[in-house]
Amino acid sequence: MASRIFGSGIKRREDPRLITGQAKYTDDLSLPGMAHLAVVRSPYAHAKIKSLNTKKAENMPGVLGVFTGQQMKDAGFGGIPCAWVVPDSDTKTPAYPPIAVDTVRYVGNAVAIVVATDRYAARDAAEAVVVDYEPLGVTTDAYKATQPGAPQLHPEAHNNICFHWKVHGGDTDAAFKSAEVVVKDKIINQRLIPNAMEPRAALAQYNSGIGEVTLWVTSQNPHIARFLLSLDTGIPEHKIRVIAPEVGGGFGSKIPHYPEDSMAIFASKMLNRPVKWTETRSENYRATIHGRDHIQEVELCGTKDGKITGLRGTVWANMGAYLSTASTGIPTILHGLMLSGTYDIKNIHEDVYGVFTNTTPVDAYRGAGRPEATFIVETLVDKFARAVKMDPADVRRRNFIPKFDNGHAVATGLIYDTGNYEPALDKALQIADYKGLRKQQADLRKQGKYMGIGLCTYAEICGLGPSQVAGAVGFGGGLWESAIVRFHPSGKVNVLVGISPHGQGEETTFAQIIADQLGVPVDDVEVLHGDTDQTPMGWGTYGSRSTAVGSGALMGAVNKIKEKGKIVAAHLLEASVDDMDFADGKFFVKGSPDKSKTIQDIALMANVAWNYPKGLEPGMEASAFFDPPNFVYPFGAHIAVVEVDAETGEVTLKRYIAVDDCGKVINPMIVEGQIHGGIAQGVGQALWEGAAYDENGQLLTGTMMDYAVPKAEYFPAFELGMTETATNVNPLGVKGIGETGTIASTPAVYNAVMDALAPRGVTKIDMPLTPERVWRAMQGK
Ligand code: MCN
Repeated sequence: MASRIFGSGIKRREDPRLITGQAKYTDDLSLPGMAHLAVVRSPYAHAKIKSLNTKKAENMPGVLGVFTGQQMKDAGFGGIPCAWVVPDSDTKTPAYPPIAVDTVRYVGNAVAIVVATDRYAARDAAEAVVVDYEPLGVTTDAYKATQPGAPQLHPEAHNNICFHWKVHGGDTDAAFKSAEVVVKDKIINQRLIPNAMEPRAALAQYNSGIGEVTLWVTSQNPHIARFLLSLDTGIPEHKIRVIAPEVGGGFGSKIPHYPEDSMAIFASKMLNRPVKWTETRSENYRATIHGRDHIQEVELCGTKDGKITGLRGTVWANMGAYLSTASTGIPTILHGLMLSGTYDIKNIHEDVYGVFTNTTPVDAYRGAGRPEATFIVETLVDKFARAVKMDPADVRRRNFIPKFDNGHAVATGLIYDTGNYEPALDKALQIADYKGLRKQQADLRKQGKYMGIGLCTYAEICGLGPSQVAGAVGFGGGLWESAIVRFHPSGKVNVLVGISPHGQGEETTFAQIIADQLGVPVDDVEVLHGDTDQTPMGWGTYGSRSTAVGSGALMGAVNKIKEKGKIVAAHLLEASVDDMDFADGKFFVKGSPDKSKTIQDIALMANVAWNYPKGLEPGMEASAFFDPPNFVYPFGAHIAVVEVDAETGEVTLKRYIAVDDCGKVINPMIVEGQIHGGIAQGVGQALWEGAAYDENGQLLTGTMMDYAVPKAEYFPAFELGMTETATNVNPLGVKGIGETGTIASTPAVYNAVMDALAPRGVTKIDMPLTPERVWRAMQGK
């Protein structure tokens, strides 16, 4: 057999166009007669709109129209739907109008839109819209907002509580009552602001002649966008075409259906011309969703000899001012159910309160819920190790779920697919030379130097499906995928998929799967995605699901192609179909490999159908759907080595070791790239990033000058290793890898800093671990 393309680190075929400026993003598109939209945004975090005067703006040069929330409402735009309402949580879903009608609830909330012949005229006129506000009380902190007397955002959400959800397994009260050791923490998992390279954009072209709209939009999931737009705009789903052209990163922030998408459609409809909106970077900070923002009171208990017996806590999850698309599922299903981590913890309980505040809506940001869970487990495990005087590696080993290859039920109710945690930890310790590091640490301590070693062993839930579970947990869509494999007469192949990658590289890895399975050159395969009129239905790229779920659909189509190919080949070779076999791109008679036809021969004959089996449909094209029987649960062990400057408190990341297991690897280079990016984002949360609001709800970190996005120079070369534990929930045994680095690295780095500062008696610092915070902690301030 030829050497396999599956598993080889071929270069990403997406990159030449991306790095030579030839990729077309939404903002690159221009249509005849296109107008530009600018949004007038509230400078107040909470206020009544007393009056709104658009006269001056309307008369400015180039202005084609100024519109308000009321006008949008009158035109039948129903508002932004929340697409994930978790059952048994009494969730309140207040109206979320794309443009505020009478009240603004966060800085950046839209109050009007201006459309003009060019973007500068639109922005100038937006500044001329006069809004008279009556300021209201402001609340930004998820805990304080629930307390009596806090300003109220929505009448239906008493004490600003959006939902109360619980996860419960075993008997936590009994476990804590009988525990020998209890460790506790109050964790602020701070708010983060996604910084995709490309800000959001939307270009709408409404055709009143046929009542159809095309929306080019920065979306991770164009089919979901189409579905939600149909609910919001009232335009039937089959009359909406959503195209996600090149999308310059999303990290979760381009999952939601956003107000601006509807505004562009509305304006295009009103003015009967194409309308484009492109976000500025400062709008991105205020108007694109934020991530994380939990206050977590948590505790873990166990025995003196290091066995963990229980974990419980209460979480206040900040939802922001309105419920964004997937918002309520993140602090609940994707967070609470993952509190067992890699450990066999029999008793788990958590109460989660979703809370409305006068802040930008919060939704999925890389890891989405799982970093918040992993941080709890992994930092408490370190505290526990310290309390029972065990090495953090040994405590982890003592509590790991033993190897399993056909499902393991954890206390939260999930059934992990496959896992083998100890080898990943062993490998990470070996790459790090853990013993050597501990010795080096002891030597440095004698010299007054603060070196720290931090561990994190994680398991995460991803590969989001199956759809039945999606329905059961209140997700408003399905979670299956579909694919079409289409052979052209020349033997070249187009693969059309429902997933919508935006940086992850499936144009390469999916081509590898097809080339591997069908024996065609990888350069003969082109993967198409991101256009609801051209690609089959799919539920999008997020939750590291594209490969685990999408590859199942590819395999379904591949098998149909092979079956059909055998029939055509048998006919041409005058053999029985039962005698046909397929390998390395050839159909051949079993036992007579020279009696064969290439898959390209068969593709030609199926397409021209000159000499063809009676009754067989012509064409060489197959479509398949795949709904996995379970999620996938990748895992791994990460180790961070840091040095803390005794004088300044500055933390330097000296080494970073990551051993991950995402099952069978399609493209090791792409997988490593995903791990690199993920680690950078997770370390960013530990050390530098954090959104800050003042008491008036003003975003203090509203620009890249104030919000510390990590830079490449802050990082050492990462030292990576893999173990391979195939999943049994999809045909290729692949798990997801897109978020593992982010999930694991925040606690690894945090634990390393706490380890470094242990001799100074420091046990806690809130993230991000900026020099000032670390220095203060070292001074006991
Ligand atoms: N892969 C592989 N072998 C595996 C698993 C994955 O070769 N066993 C490859 C895949 O085929 C794909 C890449 O690794 O090329 C990531 O695949 P997967 O884990 O399936 O994740 P998704 O494609 O579903 O991407 C989503 C994930 C998420 S949730 C966020 S957030 C994120 C991330 O991917 N956002 C990203 N990585 C990103 N990378 C870029 N450049 N930009 C973003 O916005």
